[in-house]
Amino acid sequence: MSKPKLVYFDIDGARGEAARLAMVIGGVPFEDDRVKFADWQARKPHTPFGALPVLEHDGQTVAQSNGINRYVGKLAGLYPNDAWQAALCDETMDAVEEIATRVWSTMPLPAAEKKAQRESLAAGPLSDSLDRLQRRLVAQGGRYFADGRLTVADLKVFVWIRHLRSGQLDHVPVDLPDRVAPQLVEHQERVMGHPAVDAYYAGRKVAT
Ligand SMILES: N[C@@H](CCC(=O)N[C@@H](CS)C(=O)NCC(=O)O)C(=O)O
Repeated sequence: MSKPKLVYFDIDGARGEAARLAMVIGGVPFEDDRVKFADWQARKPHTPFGALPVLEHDGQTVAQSNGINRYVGKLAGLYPNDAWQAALCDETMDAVEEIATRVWSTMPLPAAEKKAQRESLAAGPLSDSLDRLQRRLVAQGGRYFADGRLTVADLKVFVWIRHLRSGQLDHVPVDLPDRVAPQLVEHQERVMGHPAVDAYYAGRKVAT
């Protein structure tokens, strides 16, 4: 079997990051093809849906971040075998994708509209989503979202909470997760403390 190639933008977050982390944690050798924004328009037509991430493996290509997370999660031993636990894992990843898509879709808006929409999302649907995600974590015992162990669901939430707390999103209060969902913050810090995750970011020399 050849090495999988993950194609994503040259950023240490967003939709490609959980798959990278899964392969790092699971010791799956992979090619990390980091696309520069300047090169994207030339590469875009060659992707299945005109977007990244894309995973190439054994001469085939697949798109859609959560599908990729499931696939690499299986390669890395970070996806549940049990059907119900797999459904819980999927639920978590889809819940993050749903709210992240709403927040990120404000990116191209004119400044005033972006500010209004982000403030409204932060006060309403984003806070609600954080609260509900926290409740689902607590319902599973408070440490992991599925299977009683680290799965790709935890990595998806980790990447999202880290992003929200990074200050990169103008008009979304940087302390929103701390105020609304402190147990998601604890979860993020716990995943960050995983030796493989810690070593990975230390090696990339990026703020965590
Ligand atoms: N539903 C897709 C969304 C993919 C997506 O919108 N990717 C963004 C980056 S996170 C992208 O490629 N943007 C550039 C473009 O659309 O031209 C997924 O989950 O993978």
